[in-house]
Amino acid sequence: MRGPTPQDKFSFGLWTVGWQARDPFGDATRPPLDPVEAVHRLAELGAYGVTFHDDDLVPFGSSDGDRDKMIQRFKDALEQTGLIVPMATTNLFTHPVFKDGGFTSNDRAIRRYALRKVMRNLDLAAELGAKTYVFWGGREGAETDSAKDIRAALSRYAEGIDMLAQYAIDRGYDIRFAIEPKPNEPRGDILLPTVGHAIAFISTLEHADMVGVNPEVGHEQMAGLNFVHGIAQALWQGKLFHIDLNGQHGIKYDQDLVFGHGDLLSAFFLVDLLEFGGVGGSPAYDGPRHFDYKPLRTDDIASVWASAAANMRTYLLLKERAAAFRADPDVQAALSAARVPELSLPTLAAGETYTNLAEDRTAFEDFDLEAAAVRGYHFTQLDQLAVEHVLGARG
Ligand code: GLT
Ligand code: MN
Ligand code: MN
Repeated sequence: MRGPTPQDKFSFGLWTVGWQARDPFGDATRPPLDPVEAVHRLAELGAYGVTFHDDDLVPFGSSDGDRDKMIQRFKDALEQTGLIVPMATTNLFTHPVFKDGGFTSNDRAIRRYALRKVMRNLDLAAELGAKTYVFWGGREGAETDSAKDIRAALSRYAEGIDMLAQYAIDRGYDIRFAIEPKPNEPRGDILLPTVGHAIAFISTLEHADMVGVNPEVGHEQMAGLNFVHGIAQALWQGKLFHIDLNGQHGIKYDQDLVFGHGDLLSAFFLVDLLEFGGVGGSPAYDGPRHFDYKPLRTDDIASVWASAAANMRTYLLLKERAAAFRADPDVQAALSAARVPELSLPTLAAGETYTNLAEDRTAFEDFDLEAAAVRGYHFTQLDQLAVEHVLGARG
């Protein structure tokens, strides 16, 4: 199989390969990684983009002079490698000041500080050409129901996003916002816990058109939800602005495994949807294929790069399998037998009204209820074909 190229639009967060593997129970198992080295390594591996939180690039509390130097080194590395910055985001979760949130902290002064922190990094994101700005509100939540007025918190969340959208518009930035849902961790319960909650929230915003979602595989699966369905709805609503690919084994802590190293069948159907789910089998999504994973804590630094490559290789393998699945005549026949294409036919004929429907005896009075109830859909055969394609057992 061919290796990844920039046309595949694979991108990685600095915080992924750069994760030192500190967890709540143990210290770092890997040394710090220079962002400049990350840029060079990712480019060598075939990625096209690198993403960052403000604090990944410039450690929190650096002087303005040091900040300028670090940004310049990063820009030089981008220029040398041709890597781009498709997305950037803000760290509103590590510093203790954000322990009760950024936009939704009960402390108003902290909310104002959080907005300023975002504005500063938005300027940098725009300067580096980022087209998407992600908002992951990991600390926007609570552990106790008495301590947070959730309706007020949602109002402050909306106020923050509205103000920042206005800021981006007034500055002429060619940037869209993407909210990343997560049900819990680090807070006991996080606001906007799922794709559905986020999309509903976005509909209330002043600049709803420039705000979409950045769903992450593991985050929906932590909530026991079907990620492919969540992505399909985001696409249907025109809200899939960005995506975080990784792996997760069901309902437990956020694993951030390599893409495909969790629910492999779901990963297959996800790639099939993204790459071939558009009109006439074209891609349904053309944004960055962004990996937000954490190399295992047991991995040494050499394995970090192997795991970065594994994400892209798995994606491309699944893309190859999905293409074969779609091209297989047996699959075409199974899709018809399962009546999958029939769902695309509107239930009413063109121009038909409920009056016409009420007059249509074949729809009710003469409808052969028994025959329709008995008829099978052959879904298992179709699913087995997918499993066999994933296993490489068919063409
Ligand atoms: C953090 C989180 C991710 C988010 C990142 C963006 S940071 O690592 O676990 O899911 O995408 O803030
Ligand atoms: Mn993520
Ligand atoms: Mn995660």
